[in-house]
Amino acid sequence: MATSITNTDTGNFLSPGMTILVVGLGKTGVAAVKFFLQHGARVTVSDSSHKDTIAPEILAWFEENNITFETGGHSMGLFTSADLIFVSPGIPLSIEPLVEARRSSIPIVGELEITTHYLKTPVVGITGTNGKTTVTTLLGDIFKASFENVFVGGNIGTPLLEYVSGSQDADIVVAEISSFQLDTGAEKNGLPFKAAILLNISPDHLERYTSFSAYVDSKFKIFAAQGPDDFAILNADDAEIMNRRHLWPENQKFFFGEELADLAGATIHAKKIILKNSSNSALPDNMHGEEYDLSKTSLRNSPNLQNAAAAILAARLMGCQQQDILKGLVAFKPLEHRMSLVAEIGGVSYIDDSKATNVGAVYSALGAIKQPVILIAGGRDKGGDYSILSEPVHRKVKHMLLIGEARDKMTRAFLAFTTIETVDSLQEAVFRAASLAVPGDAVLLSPACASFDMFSSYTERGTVFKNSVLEMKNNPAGKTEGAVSH
Ligand code: UMA
Repeated sequence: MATSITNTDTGNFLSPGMTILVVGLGKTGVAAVKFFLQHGARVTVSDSSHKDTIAPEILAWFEENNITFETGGHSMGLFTSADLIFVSPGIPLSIEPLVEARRSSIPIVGELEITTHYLKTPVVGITGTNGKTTVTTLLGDIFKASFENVFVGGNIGTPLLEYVSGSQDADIVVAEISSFQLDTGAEKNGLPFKAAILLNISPDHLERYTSFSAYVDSKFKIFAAQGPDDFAILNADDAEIMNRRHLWPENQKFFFGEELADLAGATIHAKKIILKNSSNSALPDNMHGEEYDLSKTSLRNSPNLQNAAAAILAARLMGCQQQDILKGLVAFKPLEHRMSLVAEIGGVSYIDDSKATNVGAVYSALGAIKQPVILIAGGRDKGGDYSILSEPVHRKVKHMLLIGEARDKMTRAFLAFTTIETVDSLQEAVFRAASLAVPGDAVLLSPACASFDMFSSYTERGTVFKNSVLEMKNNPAGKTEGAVSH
């Protein structure tokens, strides 16, 4: 029985014939099964969903490769008889079979602990509560102007294991990293990111973590396996990051933000990003004083100024030239469902911020908006503290329309701060908002919740919002019935 998972010197991390249980059969699970088969392992699979949810071609592939699989639950025996358990990021580590496997000292790993043994390309990792996908995409675009072959993946949608088992030979890998992916890493066993960015931290995923502090610890693990020559990039404007100096890494640290004080990095001033040294730390290659004017780009407003500052710093530290970075910044197209203006109808702006799945993102959205707001929020509660939004809601939100599972909890949280109505569907919320809005208002979808109670993803939620707005544009009469006032 082969159980060693630490034989990194020989690269012989996986022994042929070992039994590996892959838990979860989403994108990561499928990539993991493929990868482990390539390495001669005996693979079994466990997924809690019904068999009907597995695509027929995957079932056929399992049959061809003699892969044992169970669906509809996780049975203890499969877990405790494995040599190694691979968990997909969406699987809570607290499920009973995993707890029991840990008790039996069976190694439990995720994508990053596997990838680290097989990926020799330099990797830039990006984590944070909000802005990860934007920075990952932006950095990917910038790197494509500097390097011939770039792989962009991770939490953004393409597992790193797909890259590891594929034929692409990239010069650099840009990886969006979620806290879930960092959870399995036993500190030094993680991926040593050449540059690691921590964008910000605010309460999120508290349905999975025992406390906010546990979530913060997970985020800081992005630096855990870095060496002294690697770069750590941190947000100097984020109190949660700055107040936790004991978690800062030892390696070369650079910062971005409006308040850099005597820290080296990228400072934001009047829509420009300026690179600067501090009294005891210098950026390499005389970067001090370089300026990047974002005033004519789509990144000119907060929080994208912060996102751009982090990306510029990482790109420059990884060897990109200033002119290539500038090209990437100018060409960048903002991603959908992030403060995206859908339409202006009768002087009212309709803004899709469906990606705002936590309270921190809504706080940032309300901070960025100048007009009075009719806010559409709600969905699946993630354990966040809505009271953080009390002040901006009181100041900016004239009316709140709540949908989804969290609507009663959110009604209680905001009743003292604005007028609230609950509605049964997002489409109904849009029509009701239109009937309440006057010229100069903004109707903002910024839910502070996950979408999974009513939609397959935040993307689908944003698309329903967009389509409802566009439908209304063509049919200005709209609908208003069904709302319950509080
Ligand atoms: N499942 C179980 N047991 C459980 C729970 C789930 O077997 O107790 C099964 C489900 O039935 C399903 C599978 O696990 O078949 C899903 O696994 P998964 O959620 O890990 O799905 P993947 O498709 O592998 O997607 C994951 C990331 N998902 C999560 O972290 C929840 C994707 O991020 C990521 O794009 C993908 O890997 C590739 O890296 C999504 C996400 O929501 C976008 N991420 C969170 C976020 O951004 O906030 C962290």
